[in-house]
Amino acid sequence: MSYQYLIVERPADGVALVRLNRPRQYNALNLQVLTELAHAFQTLDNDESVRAIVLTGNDKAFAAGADIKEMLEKRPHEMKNAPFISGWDAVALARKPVIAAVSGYALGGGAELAWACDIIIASETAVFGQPEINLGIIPGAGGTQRLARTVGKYLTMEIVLNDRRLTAEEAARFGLVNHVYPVDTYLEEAIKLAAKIATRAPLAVQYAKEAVLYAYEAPLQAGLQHERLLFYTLFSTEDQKEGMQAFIEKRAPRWHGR
Ligand code: DAK
Repeated sequence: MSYQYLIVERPADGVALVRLNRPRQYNALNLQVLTELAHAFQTLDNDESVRAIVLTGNDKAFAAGADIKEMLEKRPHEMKNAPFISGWDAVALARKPVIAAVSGYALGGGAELAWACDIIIASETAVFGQPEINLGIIPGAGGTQRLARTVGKYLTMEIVLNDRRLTAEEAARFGLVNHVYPVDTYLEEAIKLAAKIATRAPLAVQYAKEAVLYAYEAPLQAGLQHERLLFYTLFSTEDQKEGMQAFIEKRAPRWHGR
C-alpha cells in the first residue's frame, strides 16, 4: 500500500504499523489523510495475515487535530458529506485490535483518533486535549462521548469546556492511557504488545474486543447476553478445541483462526 500521508509497515509477525506522515503540519488530519486512513484500516482489517494494528504519528505529534485551514470556509453539508468522518470510523470499527502509540500532541481530532483505539501507549511527552472550544466548535469525532464514558462527566467538562490538557501521566492516572514509556521506547513497546496479542487465538481476540466494546452500547443485561452468545459461538471453532486440547497435553496451542 502506498499513500501520500501514511506509511504502512509490517514490523512484526501479524502486526501492521500505520504511521501518520504529515510532519510539517503536526500530522493535521486533512481530507486526504482521513481518506487514506479509512482505506488503510479497511484493507488491513480484511487482511487475514494482520492480527493487530498499531497507529502512530511521530515523536512530536500523534496528530494536532483536523486541518483547521481546510475546514475554515466549509458549510455544514460539506463537512457532513465529504468523507472526513470515515477516517475515525474506520479506526473505531476495526475488528482487529488497534493500539495507539502516542507521543507529543494528540489534540482535537488527533485525541479522538486515540480514543477510538483499543489500547493507548504513550510517551512521556504526550499531551492530550480537546481544544476545539478555542475555535468556536466542539469535538465531533467522539470526544465528548468517549471521554465522558471513560473519565466521567466532571473531568470531561473541564477538558471540552476549558481546554484542559492532560499529560501522559495524568491520562494514565485517569484510565485513558495503558502505559507510559520514554520517547525512545514507546513505539517499540506498542509493537511488542501488538505482537504478543497477534500470537493469540484470532477469533477469540476479535470476539473479546467486540464484547468489551458492547459494554459502551448496551445496558448490563443486554451486554451479558451478547457476551454469552459470543462465548458459545467460539465453541464452534477449531481454535477452541485446539486451545483446550493443548492445555490438557501441556503444550503450546497452534492457532488457525478457524
Ligand atoms: N490544522 C492545520 N494546521 C495545523 C494544525 C491543525 N490542526 N496544527 C498545526 N498546524 C500547522 C500550523 O498552522 C503550522 O503551519 P505553518 O504556519 O507552518 O504553515 C504548523 O502546523 C506548525 O504549527 P505551529 O506553528 O502552530 O507550531 P507550535 O509548535 O507553535 O504549536 C500546536 C503546535 C499543535 C500546539 C499548535 O499548532 C496548535 O494548537 N494546533 C491546533 C490544535 C487544534 O486546535 N486542534 C483541533 C482542531 S479541530 C469531524 C469531526 C472532528 C473534527 C473534524 C471533523 N467531522 C465529524 C467531520 C475535528 C476537529 C479538530 O480537530
